[in-house]
Amino acid sequence: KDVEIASSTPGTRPHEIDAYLAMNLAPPLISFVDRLKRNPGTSSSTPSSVSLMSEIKRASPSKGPIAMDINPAAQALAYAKAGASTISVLTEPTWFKGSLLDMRLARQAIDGLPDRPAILRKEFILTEYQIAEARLWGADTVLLIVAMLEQETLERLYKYSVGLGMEPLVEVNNEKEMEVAVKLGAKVIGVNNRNLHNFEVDMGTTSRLVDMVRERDIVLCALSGISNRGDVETYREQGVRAVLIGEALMRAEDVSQFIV
Ligand code: IGP
Repeated sequence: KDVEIASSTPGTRPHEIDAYLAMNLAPPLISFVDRLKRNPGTSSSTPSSVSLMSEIKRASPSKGPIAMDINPAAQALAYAKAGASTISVLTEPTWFKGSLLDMRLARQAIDGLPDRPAILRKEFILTEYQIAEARLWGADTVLLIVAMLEQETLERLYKYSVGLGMEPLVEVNNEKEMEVAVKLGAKVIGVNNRNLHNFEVDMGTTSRLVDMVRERDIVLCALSGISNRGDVETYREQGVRAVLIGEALMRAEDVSQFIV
């Protein structure tokens, strides 16, 4: 099925990537959506829990270096043990100092665990190639940012990703972009509280958009600026089902404080 979809998609992917997929060399994946919907943690989880998407983030354009010397394997294991549903790994090298190797090391570290977290490739995705590459390097899914993509490209990349078994995290920043994501059929939508133009963070950005997805089978995730347990509790009360936390987790001594 992968091969059929890959070869029917016009694009820029080199043929080698299709060949690797055809040879089933890509590692097995788990369903991002299913994993998100399962409660984080183990015995202490309740149905109202907020799913934790924990990020490996060495640096960022707004903060500069955050944790340049971390060990992605150790970090991934700590996230998994705390009960994270997803591990987001920045692979962007210039501003975030990430790499595909970081992502592979994170995946390898958690691979044998029962009910392991899903791996998300956090990157500015513009082509099918990057999605196939993500799959081959051990990602279970990718990020698609509505603001960065023409409608036609967004649709094409969304379909391609779903065709490879990876329901993507679709990122929006306002009501108009949320409409686009809902129309696209996205099942996981993240609202970025950080404005990508001026880096300002407004935690209310997510809160204001909750009503647009409340009656739908969509996992709504708050992205950026979450710094403590109270923030997660506030989102839970508003009906937000997942949170993605980077910087605060890189600096945290105890990851499990964010499990709510
Ligand atoms: C994490 P924070 O404030 O918890 O470190 O933010 C995450 O939301 C942020 O890394 C992010 C991002 C992105 C990074 C959201 N969307 C797009 C790169 C590209």
